[in-house]
Amino acid sequence: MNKAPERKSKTNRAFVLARERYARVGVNVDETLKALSRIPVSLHCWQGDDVGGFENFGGALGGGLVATGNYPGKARTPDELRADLEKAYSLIPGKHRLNLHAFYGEFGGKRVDRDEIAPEHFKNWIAWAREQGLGLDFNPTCFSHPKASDGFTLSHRNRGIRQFWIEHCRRSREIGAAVGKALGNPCVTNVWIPDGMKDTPADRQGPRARLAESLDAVFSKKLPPKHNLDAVEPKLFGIGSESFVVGSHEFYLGYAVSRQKLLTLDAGHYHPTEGIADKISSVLQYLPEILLHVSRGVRWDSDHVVILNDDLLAIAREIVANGYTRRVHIGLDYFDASINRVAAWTIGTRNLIRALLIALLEPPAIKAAEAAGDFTARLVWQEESRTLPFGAVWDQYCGQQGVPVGEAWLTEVRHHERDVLSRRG
Ligand code: RNT
Ligand code: ZN
Repeated sequence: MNKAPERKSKTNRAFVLARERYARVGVNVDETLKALSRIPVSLHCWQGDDVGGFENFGGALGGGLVATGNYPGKARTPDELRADLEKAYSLIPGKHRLNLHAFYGEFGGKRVDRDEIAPEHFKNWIAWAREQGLGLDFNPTCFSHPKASDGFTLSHRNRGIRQFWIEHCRRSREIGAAVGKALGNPCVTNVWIPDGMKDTPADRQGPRARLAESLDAVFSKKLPPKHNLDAVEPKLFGIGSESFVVGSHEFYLGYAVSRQKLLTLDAGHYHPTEGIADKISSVLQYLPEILLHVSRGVRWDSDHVVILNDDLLAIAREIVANGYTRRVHIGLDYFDASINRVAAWTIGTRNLIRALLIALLEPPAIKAAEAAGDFTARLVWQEESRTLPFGAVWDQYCGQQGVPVGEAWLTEVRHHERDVLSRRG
């Protein structure tokens, strides 16, 4: 039932009409689709196994991260995770990236602690990425570990524990650089730590001073930016760190600007009504590049599957309308264990790409009206453009890129579920 060859060649009638409609509002659809195909999205490996990782001593998920649900068939080995990722990539139009966490290394049954990881533990991932034509991004894993069990890592009051995590993060950067070198494009290595407190701290200053010092130690070795780019990720609160997070937004904004690191804006890391779209052009006044963790907060959770809502459209619009597609590295970050995990990746990534498409199809009249001071016309164009026929353009793009059109991809996920996932114990 795979309809790929047929899909590829057809130009559907709805698309022809849509292209004409867009031409009338000054948008060249063919150019738009070319531009869209050049924007990579970094899929987060951790949706595939509920942020479990492949260490041989790990333990439960920690650091305030919680994956709820028990949908059957989660990946238990690197090969299973890669098989699931291949299925997801085959349903997502365009060429993309994979975002790996350190505890997804392949340690050959040995106990390799976090301060011992090295590029060799990722050689299969690198070989696979090269074969699949994917870029790779990386993250130190500063959670789900006995030395993070009291909720502190790089800002810990104990020097030895700080040193352990500094070493882990240093090694992660080296792995990032090795990956970037091997694949010929920069790896973004993103540092997120869970450090914080459930209840009101007596000392907010000490942990922050220690964190700044630890980060400087982590970043003390210069690595070529063509291989590795460093990013730091703030958060407002987490489960178990409701009252205090050491690496808050202001902390990392100051850190990133003063050290010229990438700042990571995670859509789920702010107050419930606070979006990240408006932050993009603010922080890019002072930073050359940033990383996004596109996610969706729902009440206490910051990691629901990304849907095509106003927040997502606003993020995509800010990237595209400001010409930031090269300065904003786009990653995803969510984990839902209550639905098919391959579908979760596919839903979120297709939505992100769809939002970028809608942004690329924005009629120039919106900006022109604003430049002319005509806010009435701006609002008219903004609202009328919501119902322009982007759906037909999206279908055409999927067909062109050789991936299923519309909900047809679910059938392929069901087959994967029947043939692969359901055979896992
Ligand atoms: C946690 C951060 C972080 C993690 C991943 C697993 O709140 O968003 O990015 O989700 O590193
Ligand atoms: Zn994140």
